[in-house]
Amino acid sequence: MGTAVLRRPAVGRPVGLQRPPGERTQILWPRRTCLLVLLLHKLLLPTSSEARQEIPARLQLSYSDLWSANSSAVFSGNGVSGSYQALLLDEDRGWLLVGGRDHIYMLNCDNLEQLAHKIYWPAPKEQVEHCRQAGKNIVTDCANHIRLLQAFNKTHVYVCGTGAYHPVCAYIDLGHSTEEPSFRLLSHTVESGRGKCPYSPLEPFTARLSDGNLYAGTSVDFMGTNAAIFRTSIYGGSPHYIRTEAYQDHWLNEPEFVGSFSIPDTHSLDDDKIYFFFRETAVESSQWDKRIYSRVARVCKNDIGGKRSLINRWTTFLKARLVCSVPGQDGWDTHFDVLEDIFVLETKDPQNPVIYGVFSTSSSVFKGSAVCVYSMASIRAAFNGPFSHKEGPDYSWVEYKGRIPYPRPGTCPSETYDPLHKSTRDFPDDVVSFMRGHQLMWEPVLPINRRPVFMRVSAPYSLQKIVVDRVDADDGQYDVLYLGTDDSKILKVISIPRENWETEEIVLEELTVFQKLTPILNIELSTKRQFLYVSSDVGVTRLSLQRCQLYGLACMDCCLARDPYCAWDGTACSPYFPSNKRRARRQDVRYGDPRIQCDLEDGQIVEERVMYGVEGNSTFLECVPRSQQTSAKWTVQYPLAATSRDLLPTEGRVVHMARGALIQRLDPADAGLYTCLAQEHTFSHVLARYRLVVVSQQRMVTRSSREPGGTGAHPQYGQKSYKDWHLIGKGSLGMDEYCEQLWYREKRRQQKLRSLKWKHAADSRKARVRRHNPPSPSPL
Ligand SMILES: *[C@@H]1O[C@H](CO)[C@@H](O)[C@H](O)[C@H]1NC(C)=O
Ligand SMILES: *[C@@H]1O[C@H](CO)[C@@H](O)[C@H](O)[C@H]1NC(C)=O
Ligand SMILES: CC(=O)N[C@H]1CO[C@H](CO)[C@@H](O)[C@@H]1O
Repeated sequence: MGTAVLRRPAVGRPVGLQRPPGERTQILWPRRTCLLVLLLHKLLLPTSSEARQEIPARLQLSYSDLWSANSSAVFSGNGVSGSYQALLLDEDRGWLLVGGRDHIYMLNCDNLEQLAHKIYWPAPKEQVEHCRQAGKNIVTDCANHIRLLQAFNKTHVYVCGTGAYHPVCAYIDLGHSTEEPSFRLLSHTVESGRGKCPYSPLEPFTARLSDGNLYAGTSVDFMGTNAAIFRTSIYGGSPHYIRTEAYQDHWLNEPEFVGSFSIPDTHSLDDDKIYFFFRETAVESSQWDKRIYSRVARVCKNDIGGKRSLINRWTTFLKARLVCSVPGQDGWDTHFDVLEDIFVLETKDPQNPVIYGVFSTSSSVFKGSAVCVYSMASIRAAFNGPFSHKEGPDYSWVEYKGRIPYPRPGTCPSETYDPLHKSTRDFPDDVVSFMRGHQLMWEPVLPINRRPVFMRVSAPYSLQKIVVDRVDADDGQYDVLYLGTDDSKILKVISIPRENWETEEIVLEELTVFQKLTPILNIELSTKRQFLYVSSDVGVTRLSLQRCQLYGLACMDCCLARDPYCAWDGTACSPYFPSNKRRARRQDVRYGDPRIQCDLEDGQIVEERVMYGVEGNSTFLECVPRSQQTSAKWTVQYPLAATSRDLLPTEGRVVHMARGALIQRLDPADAGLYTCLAQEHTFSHVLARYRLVVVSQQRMVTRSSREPGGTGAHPQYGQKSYKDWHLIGKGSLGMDEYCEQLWYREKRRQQKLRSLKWKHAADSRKARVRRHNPPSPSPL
């Protein structure tokens, strides 16, 4: 199918080069695949300026970790519903409405487990039977899947469900009381959901209620082939609607809708527009290569349809390609063409929100996800630019260079601006006929900085959903991205601007929010409560935006975390609220440098531990970095070379492992002071210190009765630990298994040693007395 890589521009290729459709597969596939693999190699190999390594999340929490950290709460509906696709958050009254299969729930935002109210709204029995007879699955398809929940006014919510492949909509009455909401489905308001809600529970879909009209991107047939952007008045009465033309590829071509938003264009209400985001089969890519492109489209809210050939059809519908790609060498870009989700981040300027999109690739060879950011200015620029044009069926798409009729197609009618064009029905004939053929703009919309702000190309998951929180930190404002994956994870990511349009991506957290691995279906953000509500097929989870206490107990740990929600308050890593400027708060999101933020004398003293190893045997020095982004480095100082510290070699007898260093076949000369340093960004600090004492074989075997000399070793310890070492040399264990065992044994041994040391100190006087009568060795 589509490839992830192409040379821009792909449009406007001469039609003569196309092959007849029958020939394509055998001839083109192998070469294209090979070329693609070659290209991917070229693209994915780090180039000098752009060594984009995918850094793991700093904090990774499993479902049970989250649970035990008291950081999440789950609503599962006792498993009777499932498929929780629709969420509606009422921040003011503290309600979360959840739409699932045959059910609508009203939950308390602060206490998800406590079910406040529910509505059971199944599809009628005859419709379920119809659906089953049409060959659909009775359990998964032939139910009333709630797909839409939108606030209609202060007391009513508009709800739509698939109704077992017969969509229906109705109102829910919430009543006036916050404490005692009524939460009733008004059965007398149940009406057809055609053009408002899809037939299928799985069809991608979007709808937005605005001024009593429902704008929806959905199909209106059982098979899902007749898809359009609709506007339906839901004030009852007339079933009047406007739509895009059916079965005309240049309007919409197998679209899959992702999002829709009402965004004002100017201060004039006449200019208000609804923007749709979707993906579709690209008409402008070549005919034999069925490629998916992402789009942004818009219509005027005051479009009432046109005259003649555009009666009940949009007269202001325009669309442009939304590009999310990584610039490569020689103009070869890596494209993420498949829009998965869109988030509109509101700013102080209502006309200029920031648009965040999550994309994946359509290629079967190259899998990856990316997040791109767009400004409204760049979207408007595309709509104000040239149109695409196709002369006839045998031509390809080119830039339209002819005369553009007046008023410019896509302009909303405005009586104050032009009294001759009060409404879209007043548009002249040349505008109407131009609009029938020119929906597509020539220029694509490019992301800010012309590249994604976040990318995952080698991850085992794909990104599906996005929500963004704009957070004020001590050193500026950060957009925190919450990305939902197809395997129950939420990634919490920030992107920090660097020189030359580069950005630094930091995955602060990777959280598994459901026990079962399942795609994240929806996310709602409550900035007021500082919670995220995440839904999937199995439930709804409430997640705190921060878990500062888990970053560590020292100022240094808190600072290195670089989480804009957290700061060191003098005693702990705790939530940061920019308003509390009274207290000295330590935070450095941009650089994460504790040397400036923290008084490093505190909590920096790492206890030196004594380790005993037997000559010829191995010893394991444990050192576990707190974060996955930390690399550990070892230095060693030998007693004879008292001043110099050497880097511990990384080969030969020394094996560096994730949890520490293994020194094999100990030599008496290995004795010394070993220091493990954690390196994060440019900052390094001591994690562990060991004084390694090597006990000679000789001494072990003869169990010397003499007190050991200057090394400080004690035969008693040697004998105790001897048991631990017999494991070594058993070649049957794999290295990992071996180290694992070794590590646990070592941990226990250390504990034992520590208690022994105390005992030893207490008993030292007696021991000196019994010097000539050593205690009999304990059994092995
Ligand atoms: C967990 O959170 C709840 C409510 O937020 C609180 O009442 C409870 O004390 C917390 N438990 C622990 C162990 O922190
Ligand atoms: C909200 O809309 C419903 C349905 O049209 C209507 O019955 C109700 O009176 C409205 N409530 C308010 C407060 O406007
Ligand atoms: C692998 C290895 O060298 N193991 C030795 C550990 O020490 C005991 C006692 O000295 C030896 O018997 C093992 O062979």
